Amino acid sequence: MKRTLLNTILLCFILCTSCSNNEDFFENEITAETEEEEISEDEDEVTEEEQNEEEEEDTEETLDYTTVVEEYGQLSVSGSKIIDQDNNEIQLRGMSLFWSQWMGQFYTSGTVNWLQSDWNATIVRASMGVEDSDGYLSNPDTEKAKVFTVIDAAIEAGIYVIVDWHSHYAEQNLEEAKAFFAEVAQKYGDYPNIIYETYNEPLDVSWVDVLKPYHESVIATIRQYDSNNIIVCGTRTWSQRVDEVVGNEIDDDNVAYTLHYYSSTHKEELRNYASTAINNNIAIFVTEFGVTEASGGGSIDVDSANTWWSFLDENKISWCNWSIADKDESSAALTPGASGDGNWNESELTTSGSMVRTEMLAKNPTY
Ligand code: IDC
Repeated sequence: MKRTLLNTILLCFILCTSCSNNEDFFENEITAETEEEEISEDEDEVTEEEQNEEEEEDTEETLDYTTVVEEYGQLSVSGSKIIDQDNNEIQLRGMSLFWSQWMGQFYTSGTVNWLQSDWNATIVRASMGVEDSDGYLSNPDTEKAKVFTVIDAAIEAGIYVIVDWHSHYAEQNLEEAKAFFAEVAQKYGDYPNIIYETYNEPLDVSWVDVLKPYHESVIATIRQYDSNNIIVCGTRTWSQRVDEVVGNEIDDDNVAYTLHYYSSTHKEELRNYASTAINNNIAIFVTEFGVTEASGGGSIDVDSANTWWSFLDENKISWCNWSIADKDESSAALTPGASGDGNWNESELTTSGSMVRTEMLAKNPTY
């Protein structure tokens, strides 16, 4: 009996010891778990840091585009806006070259490269003279070659390029316009750089009866070879009446309409036409404007130029300034004798050239 009691006491002792060992064991386990949690929290922290680093790398990538065309890629029209390949609304700012037959010396890669690198231009416009003396109708190969040089240079420089049928009577030469744009679209339609401008400035002819059918005919030709690059269509009276397009839009997803202004002459009235169009979901492209009078000469109204620029920025309207020329007129950006290969120093820029370059440097992205 005594022995049994002793055994019981012994058994209790063993059990209690093992119990306390178990507690230790559990305690150790708990500690180990906590440590593990702490370790895994540390791991989480590392992961977050890594994530942040990755995000930073992403941001760097975003800023790391070497050209505007690499960043924006294929453009399209969405409502009243132009959007890029990531569906962001964009605004291009650049220079229009002068009539090709009269200022062919600026239809060079030197000019295009300089506009991209020294002016931050994201677009250039090749204004191919059509009817007037020695234009495309009399010298098709010569004028076309100048335009192709500018397109090639724009593709190489990674900027957008407007191919402008610089005419005031285009409806009189529809077949020639179709043949020209067919050739451009066949040759370059696969490049996102290209924007077609089918008719610089119609005179006082009907949108519905003359201009819309003209554009539709040229567009049908372009679309045989290029299904998606933007086409900009001139409107009545020197491309001012974008409001008349409302209710009579062209049936194509990637069409914008041309508004031209010269800020010393045109003010509120033209902005009202633009607002009417915009409020009706019509996309506007200012393929040409001047900070001078409509003659291309005369005074510069700085306040009016700035009012226009604010309006264009508010509505994200892309623009090209008239013009890269060294002619003795106030809208010419260069002083007489400026080189056809760029490298212009600031003393070779006119008041207009200098204002427009400053505006581009302030607002365009730098690549
Ligand atoms: C002007 C030139 C001028 C030239 C004239 C010929 O600046 O030197 O003598 O063409 O017609 C436009 C036209 C554009 C004009 C410009 C200035 O698209 O060709 O250039 N302008 O008058 N529309 C409104 C103004």
